[in-house]
Amino acid sequence: MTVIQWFPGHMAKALRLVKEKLNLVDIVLELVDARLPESSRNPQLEQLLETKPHIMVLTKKDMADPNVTARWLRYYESKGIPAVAVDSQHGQLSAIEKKINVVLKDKLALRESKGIIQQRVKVMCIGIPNVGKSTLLNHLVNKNVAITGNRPGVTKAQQWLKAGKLMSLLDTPGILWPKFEDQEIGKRLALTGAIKDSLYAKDDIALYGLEHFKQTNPKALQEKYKLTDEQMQLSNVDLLLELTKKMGFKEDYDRASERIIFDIRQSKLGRYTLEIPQLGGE
Ligand SMILES: Nc1nc2c(ncn2[C@@H]2O[C@H](COP(=O)(O)OP(=O)(O)O)[C@@H](O)[C@H]2O)c(=O)[nH]1
Ligand SMILES: [Mg+2]
Repeated sequence: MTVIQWFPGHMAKALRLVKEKLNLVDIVLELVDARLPESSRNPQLEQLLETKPHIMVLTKKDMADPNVTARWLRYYESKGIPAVAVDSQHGQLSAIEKKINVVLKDKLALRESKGIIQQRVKVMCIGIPNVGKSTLLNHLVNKNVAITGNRPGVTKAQQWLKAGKLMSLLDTPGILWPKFEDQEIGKRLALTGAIKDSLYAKDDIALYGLEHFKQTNPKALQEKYKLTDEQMQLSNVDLLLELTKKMGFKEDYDRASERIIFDIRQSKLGRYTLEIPQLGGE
């Protein structure tokens, strides 16, 4: 995965780059991970986007619990933020185009009334590392990467890529840092691989994962690791010790933790979403 250390200087620079590029586009696609939509948002982006039309794109929907994803979409729409869920690996151009048509309805109608129908909507993707920006971009622009022209940006010439009939996409997505606000958010980001592995204790994250599946999908946990009903009653720590033995790692809890984290990241315990929308907002 992309390894980025977010020192304050880096953060300021990333923010500045995004700000500069914002001026070049009509609309922003804010990418978040459908398994942890709020935790994978950048804490400053919402403020930055106050005056810019934007769409929340919940990526990796194929890995998230579909019912919870539907709730998240309703939640954002209820807050006035248009939202769509995608599997970036499979493009989903039309779903995004549909949303853009709704959000920019007035602007597009105005252009049409002025006879400007050829002009494409300029779009930029923004998100934290590993959320699926490059993957989505590649799929949206398809195989025949067509460069529609160079436009001078503030720092360097920007390349625009044609995506479908409607969009011109900035070739480089905006990268921002995730929320580091509290332990819980950090654990969600770590479990899904959004922050680099050396930033947390593996056993903490594995225990967090075990607890999540115990609460939300104990059957998947039991089946994956062939656990008895008695083992399912163990505390998380005792369960981790038991799993370490079962996996043949003797007392190497770190290795067992790594394996558990890997399994969860690879959806080996099925689809999951680590956070649900706050009820009041629904
Ligand atoms: N299952 C699934 N995997 C995805 C999706 N989008 C991205 N990925 C994977 O997530 C990882 C990070 O994606 P990448 O596009 O490099 O993220 P970026 O850092 O935001 O550019 C890669 O291993 C992708 O294959 C998605 O919608 N579904
Ligand atoms: Mg990338």
